[in-house]
Amino acid sequence: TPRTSIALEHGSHRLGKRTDEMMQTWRNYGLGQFIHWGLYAIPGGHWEGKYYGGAAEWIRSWKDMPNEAYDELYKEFDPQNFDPRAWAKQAKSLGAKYMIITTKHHDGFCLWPSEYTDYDVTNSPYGKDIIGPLVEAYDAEGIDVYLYFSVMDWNHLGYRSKLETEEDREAYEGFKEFTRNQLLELLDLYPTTKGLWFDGTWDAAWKEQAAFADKLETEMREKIPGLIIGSRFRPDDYGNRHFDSNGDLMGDYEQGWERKLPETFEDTKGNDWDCVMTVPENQWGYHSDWRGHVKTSFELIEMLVKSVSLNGNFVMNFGPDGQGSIREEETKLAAEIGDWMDVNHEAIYGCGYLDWKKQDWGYYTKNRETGKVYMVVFNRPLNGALRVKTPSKIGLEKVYSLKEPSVTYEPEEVHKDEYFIHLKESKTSKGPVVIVIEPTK
Ligand code: FHN
Repeated sequence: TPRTSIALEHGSHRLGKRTDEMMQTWRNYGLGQFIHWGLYAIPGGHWEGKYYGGAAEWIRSWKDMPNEAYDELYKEFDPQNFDPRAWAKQAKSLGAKYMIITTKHHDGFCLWPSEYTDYDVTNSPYGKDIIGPLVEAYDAEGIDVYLYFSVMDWNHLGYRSKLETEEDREAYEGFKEFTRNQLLELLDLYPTTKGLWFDGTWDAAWKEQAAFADKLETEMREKIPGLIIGSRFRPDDYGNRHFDSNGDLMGDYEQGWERKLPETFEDTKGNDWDCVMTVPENQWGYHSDWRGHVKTSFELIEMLVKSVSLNGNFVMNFGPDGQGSIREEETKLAAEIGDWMDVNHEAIYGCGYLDWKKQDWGYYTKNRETGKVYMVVFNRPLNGALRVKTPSKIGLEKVYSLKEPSVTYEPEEVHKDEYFIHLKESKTSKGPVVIVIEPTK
């Protein structure tokens, strides 16, 4: 159907989804790991004995901490416990298929040796590249690496949040060139990068840069064919982000699900998307004193399964401390989730949305290739009977336990296209159980 549309030079590049192999790989990840690491890990949410209640990586913007003091922290950056191979192994046992690392957060400090600034690892006591060894370690574990990059940069003198004067515009031109140089530099240095994860693109100044960002995105894609870039990078001609002025998705997948999940498939508009999630309510970088609710592995597994059931990837955040150690709480969660993934990963990898009527016991996921259906049971009914309603003409050919495939089920037909599966799985099983359905073709 012809669409009424606003003419855009820098709107969405595509209607519909990317169907190439790289994007298919992205779609099938299911679970990812986010790592927020930078200078903010050193104060860890405290300055001169005072507690900072905001997100630890924002401490520089806190009135109690002078910017000058923050900007000197690089002189203390010497993470002696940083062991990229141990991080990668932990991510592997968690079951993560991809990892996103903060190459540069809003503070502007670069974890790679950048030719374009002195504010980088080489000028810290640590003195060497962080990103290269990380990429190598994760590549070796078969975990795809994505580079987080904040366009907003509190350290660069040309950075402006808005462009009010001629002087602002001139300064910002320099900043744009710097941003371009850094991005192309990252892709040259780390050519196995699978994609970029952008942030800090909400300021008015950046929202005026539709043409520049469009050209740069094309240049980046030319450097690494198949490169994946989400909806947070470029604005359209009218400064709209994520979706252009015609409502079409900008970039390869929607990046709007931060610390929240869609409720229904309709909420996702049928797009590809990821959800990035903190363990406490809102801490990305290391904060030594987590307050408020801290998610359990059970909650995180439910978010993971819900994401996959709605065609999204779920990305769990880690915030290593100033010495490069991953905190105990995160290590424990990673082990618990990893234990569940060991048994049940088949319900996650390569799986997505199934259009059967959702039931209160949990979530369906469906393997995109085999067509197998997984029932991930979070709320076990008191009578142990799981209701399944199938679309007409689809029957349940084979039903069995994922953990023990020899445990099979004879579904009880309640009505036409409606069944009960009477759970045999132990009530004490750790974490949600998974029942596999092979539907009739
Ligand atoms: O301000 C950042 C925040 O520190 C963190 O990096 C998250 C991750 O998605 N992104 C920004 C807020 O949207």
